[in-house]
Parts: sequence; C-alpha cells; structure tokens
Amino acid sequence: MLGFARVRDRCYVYEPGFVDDEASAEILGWLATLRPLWEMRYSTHRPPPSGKEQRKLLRPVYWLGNWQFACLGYYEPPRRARDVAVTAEPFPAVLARLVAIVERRVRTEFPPSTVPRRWHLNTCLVNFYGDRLEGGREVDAARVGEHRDFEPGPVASISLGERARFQFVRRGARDAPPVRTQWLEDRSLQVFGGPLWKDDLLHRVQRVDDKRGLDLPPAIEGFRTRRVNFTFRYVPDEHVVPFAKLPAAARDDVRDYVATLAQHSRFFASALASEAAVRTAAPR
Ligand SMILES: O=C(O)CCC(=O)C(=O)O
Repeated sequence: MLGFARVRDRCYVYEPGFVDDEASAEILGWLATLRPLWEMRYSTHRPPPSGKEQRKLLRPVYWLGNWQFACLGYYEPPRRARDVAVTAEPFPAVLARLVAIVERRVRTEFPPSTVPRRWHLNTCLVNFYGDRLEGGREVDAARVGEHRDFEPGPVASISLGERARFQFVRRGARDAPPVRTQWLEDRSLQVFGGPLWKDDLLHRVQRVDDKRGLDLPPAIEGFRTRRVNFTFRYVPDEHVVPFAKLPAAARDDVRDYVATLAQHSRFFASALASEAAVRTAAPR
C-alpha cells in the first residue's frame, strides 16, 4: 500500500491500488457472508411525509459500526443526530486494518482544522452497485444522485470491482460542468474533507462501468453487483444508540429490518433479544 504520495490538495486524496491482493481477497471472502438489506425509504408504520412517495432504495446496503436506517431520517431536514444511528456490527479485521492506516494518514496530512478532535472512522456504509433483475431484464441501478455526507470530518472510500465515475458538483448546478471528475478504480482509496469538498460541493456517482461481466459477492436475490463501495465516516460515539435504547416508535420502524439481519448475524440476533427483553419489562 502506498502513502498519500499523490496528494494535490491537503483535503483530497485519490490513491489507486490502495488495497493489495491479500486484503482484496479477504474482503471478498467476508462480503460473501453478508446479507445486505434492501430498505424502504420511509417508515412502513405511517404515511410518508407529504409530497413524498414510499419507495425501495435504489440498491441494497449494509452498514458497519452503526446502521443509519433510511426510515429514521439521518439525512432528512431538519438534520437530526439523535436516535438515527443504531449500533451495528464492528468492522471485520481486514477493514479495521485499512481504516487504521487511513486514520493515521488523515491525522498527519490533513489540515488539523478539518479533523474534529474525536474524529475516527467508526461507521461504514457498504453500497452495492449493479443491476436490478426485473422480469428477465437487467435495470441499471449503479448511480447515486448529488448529496453531501453530513457526518463531521473527512470521509474515506474504498472501491472494489468496476470503476465508477465520481463527480463533485456545485449546489444547484446539476447540469453545469463538474468541479472534479474522478474515476474510482478497483482497489482504490478516495478521502475528502474540509469545507470545499465536504460542505460546499455535492458529490455523486454518475455511472459505473460494466466491462468485466462481474457478479460480486454476496449473491443478492434480484440483483447483480458489479461494484462495492465502502464509505467510512465519523458519527460521534454519543449519537450511536443500541437498538433496545431507541425510542419506541423508532424501534417499531426498524424492528423488521433487525429481525431480518438477525437471521444471519449473531450481533443482530442479540440486539433483537435485548429489545424484546425491554418490551417485556416495560409493556406499552
Ligand atoms: O460509491 C461511491 O463511491 C460514493 C458513495 C457515496 O457517495 C456515499 O456513500 O455517500
């Protein structure tokens, strides 16, 4: 693994080949054990907010560290930090090793003003990019619209599989030329932070190549994955809540998801049992 040799900007890093053969094989082996979730955008326990339509998210996801269930509204205005990030499984050893390298380098190479005091990458969104299989047809779902990541401090992202065209764009200027386009290649690392990349600009995944006929693990019903992206972020630890400690309405919103995860995850089986014990102890 190389150092941050290609730094052009103290708040932005792109490093091809960051993940070596051994780590890549280890990550793919671990991915095969996962059962990603295909969440609904809004709670299924009440009508969606006015003017919004209930829908499935564009792609299946998995979260590590904490799970920011879409229906709990982490990304919704007004921005909320409490009761929206639910304790999830820890990083597997291979990702923990890579994250430790990234954290050390960010701490030494990014301007200190852009790295919050307690910053550490305790959250990972695993995004599966590919095609939905619908009635014998493949429907490309490999993109993400303009957004910003609200978590404080730099975010780091590792990509596996087909390369993705990643762009930074000005707010409200969706059709203007992007401020930066970066192809994120197999095994690459991208890190960005600071006011420009993180706050002023939005980012998007415009498209993902489909040149290698990849079908990455795990097998997901109705989906073929050709790229997996791991985005590591910092959620202040005090904002991460065990499932059993969420308010009752939020527990109702995510219980089915936790139960689905619990079928294949000891961590979530234990979280589910703890929450059932809370309900038994304090029936509503
Ligand atoms: O897939 C990527 O490279 C970026 C994903 C992303 O923008 C996000 O998770 O917020």
